[in-house]
Order: sequence, then structure tokens, then C-alpha cells
Amino acid sequence: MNRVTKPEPNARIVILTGAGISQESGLETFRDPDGIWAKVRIEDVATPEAFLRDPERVHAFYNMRRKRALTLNLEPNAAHKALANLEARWDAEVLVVTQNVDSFHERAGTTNLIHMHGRHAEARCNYCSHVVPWVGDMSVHDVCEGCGRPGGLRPNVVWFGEMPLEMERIQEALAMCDLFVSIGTSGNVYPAAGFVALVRKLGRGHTVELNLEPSTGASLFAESHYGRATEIVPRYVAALLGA
Ligand code: BJW
Repeated sequence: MNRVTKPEPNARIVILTGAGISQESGLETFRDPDGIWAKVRIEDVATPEAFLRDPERVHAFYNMRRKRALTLNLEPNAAHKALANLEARWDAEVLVVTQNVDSFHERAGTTNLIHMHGRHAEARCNYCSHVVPWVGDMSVHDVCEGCGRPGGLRPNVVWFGEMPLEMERIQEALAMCDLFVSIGTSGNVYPAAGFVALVRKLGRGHTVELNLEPSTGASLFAESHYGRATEIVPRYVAALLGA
């Protein structure tokens, strides 16, 4: 690994993760050649308009992914575990902001975590916004336990054209951070793709990219390390912790 710039021990750290960190746990990424968007069209499954037009199709897509994630005994990998270890051992705040809808970060032990694109193991009611955990298949016939109406339940994920979750808290953390690390994301989807520019504009944090290959915004990062997440993330974390 190239030289790692070590922040002060009291540095506040924000870590953005994307599909690449979960790839070696057995989940598909979105934009790699064999990724999800090579097999289905975004307009058919990942917009509010798609859900209005054909809710059964959207449910089938998310039921398939939820089932895969929950039944194949997929496990958090060394990269998820390294980030949990960093949070446990670092003296100042470590906030993980994930675009992923899987639960690997929390299962690895990360507690200070924002799921900015939601979680696929939850349902949200379009009528009353009630959110409940959801493990099985979801359908247009399911009834919301909050308002008692059928037909409004959808996966609690953020589709294109919808506002990602907890943006205010994320923006505050980016403005205050001393170190911003982006892991396993292609840098194609906003607002997450704009976080590195925001940190630079605010003039505070050191910026680092850890990815399989340079992302779309690679030139904006002050430091970068390329390779598989299960190799470079534990090595990077060990360097931060001085191990
Ligand atoms: C490895 C690895 C290994 C592989 N180790 N690395 C025009 C210009 C600018 C913006 C817009 C525009 N038109 C529309 C927009 C906005 C739009 C947008 O960004 N569109 C772009 C496509 C242009 N964004 C939105 O609509 C968002 N909302 C929004 O903007 O609200 C308004 C707003 C205004 C102001 C402030 C705030 C908000 C919502 C976006 C919702 C995205 N939803 C999805 C689906 C979630 C549910 C689900 O899972 O089904 O989120 S799409 C999908 O992409 C998913 C992901 O979270 C997201 C990002 O993907 P990610 O994680 O980067 O995955 P990949 O596959 O792209 O990349 C993987 C990377 O890992 C690659 O680099 C690999 O090399 C690497 N990798 N294996 C390490 N083993």
C-alpha cells in the first residue's frame, strides 16, 4: 500500500461506502459489467414512477434481492469488520454513511451508521410513512400495520428522484470532518458522488478513495489506494490505528 497520511488522533472521520464493499460478501454491484443495471433497467425498478406503473414488477425485483441477501447466509467481510474495529478503537467520532441497503455494516459491529439509501429489509407505507422490519416477500396485497390500508407498502429504499435519508446530519458531519474516506463506490450517483467536492470546498478534511479502480471522481481525492476492499480496507485501517 502507498503511503497513508495519518490524521491526528482526535480527527473526526466520515466514511462513505458503496456496493463495492459488499461485493466480496456475495452481493452484486450496480454498474460493473455483470452488475444489476446490466440486467434490469433503472426506469423499470428504481423510480417512484416504476412503482406506480407496475408495483408487482418492482416488488418481484426487491423480493428476489431480499431473499438472496437473507437466505444465502451471506456474511460481512473483512472490510466491514475493519470499519467496525476502527469505530471501536478510534478516539474521536467515526461515522459510516452507506449507500448500501444491506445490513453488513451493523452485523459487523458498526453502530454510528447512516443508511442514506434506506434498507431493503424494511417496508414503508406510501400512505402514512410507517416503517416496519420486513424479511419475507412484499406484495400489493400486504396491509400496513400503521394505517390499516392495503397497497401502499414498498421497500424502504431511496429511488432515483427521491431525497436520500438524513441528508442534514450527513452534511453537518462532512462539514466538520477531518478525514473523508470513500470506499467501493463508482461516484456516479448524487448526492453521494458530490461529498468529496463538498469536503474539499469546505476546506477541512483530507480525502481518500479506496476502490477496485479509479472512480468517476477519482481526481478529486488527495490520496487513493486501489484493490479489493477485503485487502485494502483492513490495511488502511491498520495504518490509521498504527498497527
Ligand atoms: C469494488 C469491488 C471490490 C467492485 N472491492 N471495490 C444529473 C446530474 C446530477 C444528478 C442528477 C442528474 N439527474 C438526476 C440526478 C440525481 C440522481 C443521480 O445521481 N443520477 C445520476 C445517475 C446522474 N440522484 C437521485 O435521484 C438521488 N436523489 C436526489 O438527488 O435527490 C435530490 C437531492 C438534492 C439535493 C441534495 C440531496 C438530494 C437518489 C439516488 C438513489 C439511488 N438509488 C440506488 C438504488 C437504491 C435501492 C437499491 O439498492 O435498489 O442506490 S441506485 C444504486 O446506485 C444504489 C446505490 O446505492 C447507488 C450507488 O451505487 P454504488 O454503490 O456506487 O455502486 P456501483 O456499482 O456504481 O459501483 C461499485 C464500485 O465498487 C465500482 O467503482 C467498482 O469498481 C467497485 N468495486 N467490486 C472494492 N471487491
